Amino acid sequence: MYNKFMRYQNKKVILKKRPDGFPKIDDFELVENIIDNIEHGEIIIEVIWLSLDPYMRGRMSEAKSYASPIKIGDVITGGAVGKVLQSKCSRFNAGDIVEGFTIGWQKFCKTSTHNIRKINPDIAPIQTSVGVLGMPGMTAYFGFFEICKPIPGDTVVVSAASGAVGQLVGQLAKLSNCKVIGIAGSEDKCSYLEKNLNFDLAINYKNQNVYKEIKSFCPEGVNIYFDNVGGKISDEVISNIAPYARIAVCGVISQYNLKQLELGHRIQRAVLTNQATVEGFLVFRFEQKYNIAINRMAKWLKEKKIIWKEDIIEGLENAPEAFIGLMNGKNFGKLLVKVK
Ligand code: NAP
Ligand code: FER
Repeated sequence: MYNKFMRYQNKKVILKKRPDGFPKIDDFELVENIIDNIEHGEIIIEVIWLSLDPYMRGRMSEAKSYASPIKIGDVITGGAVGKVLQSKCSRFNAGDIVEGFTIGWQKFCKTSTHNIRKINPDIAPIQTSVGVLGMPGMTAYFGFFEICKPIPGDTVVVSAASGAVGQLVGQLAKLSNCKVIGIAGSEDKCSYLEKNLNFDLAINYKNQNVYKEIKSFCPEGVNIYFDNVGGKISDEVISNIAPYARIAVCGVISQYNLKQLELGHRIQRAVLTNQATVEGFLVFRFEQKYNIAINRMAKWLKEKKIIWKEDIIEGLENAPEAFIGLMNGKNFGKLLVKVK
């Protein structure tokens, strides 16, 4: 089957220049190249799905984070799902479905197999391996259960509540017999949260006063805040915390595209007087336990105790526009690009 001289005409999206503030279309470029000469330990993947995630904005900047920045001219790296076309690694065979964090925005990917895992396509649609059964699902699961430490009856607030992580946090909170308030950026999103996901309250932060809505809904205060956004929304939630509140800082998307640091509210007094805990976390901390969470989440999916909303954009060439949309709240649910 394996033919050493097989060549693939690849299309890939590269970083043309570093975004200045919000990313723009001409920060990206679609280019072609040839992929061939597979080496020992490598595989060639035909990419089927791209996962577009907010952390990728950080990788487009120069600043060092948990992963090194994308270089100018390099393919935009990020999570993706695909099919193995050729393998020179004993752990993989042609035809296997795989997922990896560094596959990137391209049609074909030649890669070493360190960061590649095999997916069982019989459990759920394969794109869930970058969604509910992948990084965002793990973030919701471990962030909620291990950082927020829910107690039945707690009032939970989650921001970016209709997104990949937020929609799951809210459902896990309902499964844990908590009261759930979701914060999101449109009427459609809010109505979905209340009608389809049974949230107790949804607040549209674009036209409602977050502080007042929370205060009147739960005057006794918020026990858990799962923070996906930071900024002003979070100031208003944290001004409403209850004694011993737990605040999980998962993401600060409201800050990712700022050119200058934003001055904010001082939260220390609320944290002090309520003896609250504020804890930031990166999902990779829990990597050793992903399998436990994937099995649990897969069971809940099968039993329809958790449902799952995807926002699918067709075509590799539309990935830049889709990513810009993610930074502006255009996506409704987990954002995916269908490449093949
Ligand atoms: P997502 O929620 O599916 O998409 C991002 C959403 O953020 C947008 O749809 C938009 O929804 C909202 N948003 C954008 N700009 C905003 C602003 N200025 N203020 C308030 N909301 C804004 O994305 P996701 O993948 O689930 O990620 C959510 C958060 O979790 C991000 O901050 C991400 O970085 C973080 N995260 C962290 C980890 C970790 O390991 N710590 C792992 C995964 C994700 P609206 O219409 O509601 O504004
Ligand atoms: C994310 C936001 C930030 C994320 C990771 C980070 C995996 C890490 C940032 C850093 O190390 O600087 O959504 O998801």
